[in-house]
Amino acid sequence: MKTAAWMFVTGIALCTFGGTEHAVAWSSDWVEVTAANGVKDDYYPLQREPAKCSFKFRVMRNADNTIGVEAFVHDDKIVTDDSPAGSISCPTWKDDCLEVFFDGDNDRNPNTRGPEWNDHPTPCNAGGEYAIAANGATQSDYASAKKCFGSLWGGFADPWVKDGTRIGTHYKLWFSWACLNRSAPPPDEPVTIRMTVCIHDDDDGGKCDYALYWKGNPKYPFADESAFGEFRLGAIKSQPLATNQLTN
Ligand SMILES: [Ca+2]
Ligand SMILES: [Ca+2]
Ligand SMILES: [Ca+2]
Ligand SMILES: [Ca+2]
Repeated sequence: MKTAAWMFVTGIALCTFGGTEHAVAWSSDWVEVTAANGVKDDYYPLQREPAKCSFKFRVMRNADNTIGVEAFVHDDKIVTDDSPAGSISCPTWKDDCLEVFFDGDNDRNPNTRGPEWNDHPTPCNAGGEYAIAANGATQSDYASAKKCFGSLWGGFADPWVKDGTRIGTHYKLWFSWACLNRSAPPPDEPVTIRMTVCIHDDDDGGKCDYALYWKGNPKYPFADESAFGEFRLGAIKSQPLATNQLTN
């Protein structure tokens, strides 16, 4: 496990690990998710204009054999009233946030949450939900590795600025394989992971107003792994592609 070093710039926590950012060994293409091609969580009745709430993300395999997820989220109003900055166990789902879900054991569990959501309750013991709000607060309370931001996973939320105006949030996260409750695969072999990514949008305080998933069951997208998507992560080559730098 690498040690984490932290620095604070204008109130936003940036993280480096072992003094350097994770070097990217393999990256997927960027995936664009809008109201037109994504999955809206039916629980939230509002609809959003794509220009005001959409995102793109990519999934990476880092040279140190961790998983990387980077996302740019369009959001014209940033609200984090329920997520105290610095918290690692707060209701991020009530605020502007990015959520990453893993089906760590690839068993397509239709309900990782319990009888509250449907009649097939099986607790999530391999993966689950890892979320970060737009102010860097996190929660992994519904994951197999709970409250472990800063040790088993890490990253940051940073303002996404264009022409001097904030147009959303840039997220960059890394995850150890322990977050999926599985051993790290051999670095020279490709590996398939089942997962999905979503954003929550709160523009007026209080609870979230809208949630948009890459892949999911619109009824319980956070609990039904059977509707997740898949990424085939490439092998780690001897020469990493690039350092995982900030990009717009
Ligand atoms: Ca599973
Ligand atoms: Ca918002
Ligand atoms: Ca809120
Ligand atoms: Ca709200």
